[in-house]
Amino acid sequence: MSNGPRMIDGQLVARDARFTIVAARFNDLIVERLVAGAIDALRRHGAAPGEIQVVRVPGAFELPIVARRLARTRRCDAIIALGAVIRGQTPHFDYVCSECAAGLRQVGMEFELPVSFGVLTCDTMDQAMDRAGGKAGNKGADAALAALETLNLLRQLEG
Ligand code: INI
Repeated sequence: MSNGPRMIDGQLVARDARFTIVAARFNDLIVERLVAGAIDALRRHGAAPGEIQVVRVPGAFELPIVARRLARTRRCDAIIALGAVIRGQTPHFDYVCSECAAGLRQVGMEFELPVSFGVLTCDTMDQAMDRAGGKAGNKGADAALAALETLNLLRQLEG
């Protein structure tokens, strides 16, 4: 028997869990790659196709309210929010990013549900492409795995 500390962490195993990907249609060239990355990551970790649903919203600003409805109706065990906000020439970018991030965090806290933040916030389209399956990986896949790990961790910590 080990005298070391008891380590608790969430496994990357998608078993008995329903996932909802909420994806913005704005910048869909990028977001569809994030969606594909998220689905691929979940499937590779054992999620059945029928346990994954994809819900589309107009833009990143609308992600929180739809995530909240999904959370409230308990139709899923984890939510993966995906979008791409790309800086323009006005402060619009800052409002969309901050409201989106704060809103998603609030949904997770209110319903104690993993809500992962797979929303790219980039200065340029090139930066977004790099993070949507390009040289910086696929942040949709990363967000899916973060949701999965958090879900399994919360399940371990239940009761
Ligand atoms: N929505 C995005 O998801 N990405 C963006 O880059 C973006 N820009 O640049 O404007 C964006 N705007 C739309 C916003 O999310 C809302 O849909 C809109 O303001 C209506 O509420």
